[in-house]
Amino acid sequence: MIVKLKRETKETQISISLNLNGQGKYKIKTTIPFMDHMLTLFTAHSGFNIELSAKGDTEIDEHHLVEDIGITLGQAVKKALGDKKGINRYGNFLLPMDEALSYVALDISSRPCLVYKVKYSKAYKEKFNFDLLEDFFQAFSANAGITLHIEIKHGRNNHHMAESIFKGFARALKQAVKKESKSNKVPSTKGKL
Ligand SMILES: [Mn+2]
Repeated sequence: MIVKLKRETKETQISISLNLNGQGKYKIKTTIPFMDHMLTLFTAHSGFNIELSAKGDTEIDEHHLVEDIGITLGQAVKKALGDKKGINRYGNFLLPMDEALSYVALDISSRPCLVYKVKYSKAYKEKFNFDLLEDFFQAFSANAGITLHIEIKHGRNNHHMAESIFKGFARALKQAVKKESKSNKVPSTKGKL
C-alpha cells in the first residue's frame, strides 16, 4: 500500500509518499542538506520507498521544518500500518558507524513515548543544530504511536552519531513493521494495538 499525505501550515509545507514494502527507493528534498542525508540513509536502510518534499520558514531557523517532517513521517507510518495484523511489533538494532555506536529499540504500541539518551558534542560549530533531532524523533513517536528508545553508547563525531541513529532506527523499524508470514493476528494479548 502506498500512503500519500500532505501537511501544510503557515510555517511548513510537506508532502510524502510512503510504501513500507519497498526497495529502499528515495526522492528526498527538504531544503536542509543534513536532513536530506539522514532521511536518505533512513529510506535505504529501512527498505521503504519514500518520496518526501518539504519546505518552510527556515529563514527563522530549522526547528519548525525538522519537527514537522517528524510529524508527517509519523502520520504516514501510522496510516501505512493500518490494523497492524501480523506485524512483528518490536524491533531493535545496535548499529556501529565508525567510532559511534547507537542502540535503537521500538514498539509499535500506540503508546507514544520517547527515551532519548544522546549527547552531541558542542565543540564544533556545525551548520546543522543536532539538538533538533530530538524534536524530530519526539514528533515521530507521538504521531506514529510508537514507543522509541534511542541511545548513543559512545561516539566522538556528531555526524557519525546521527548517522548511526538514523540507520539503526531504520533497521529497527524495518523489523517491527514486517509481517510474520502465517500470522494474521494483532500481536497483543489485548487483541488491539
Ligand atoms: Mn554521512
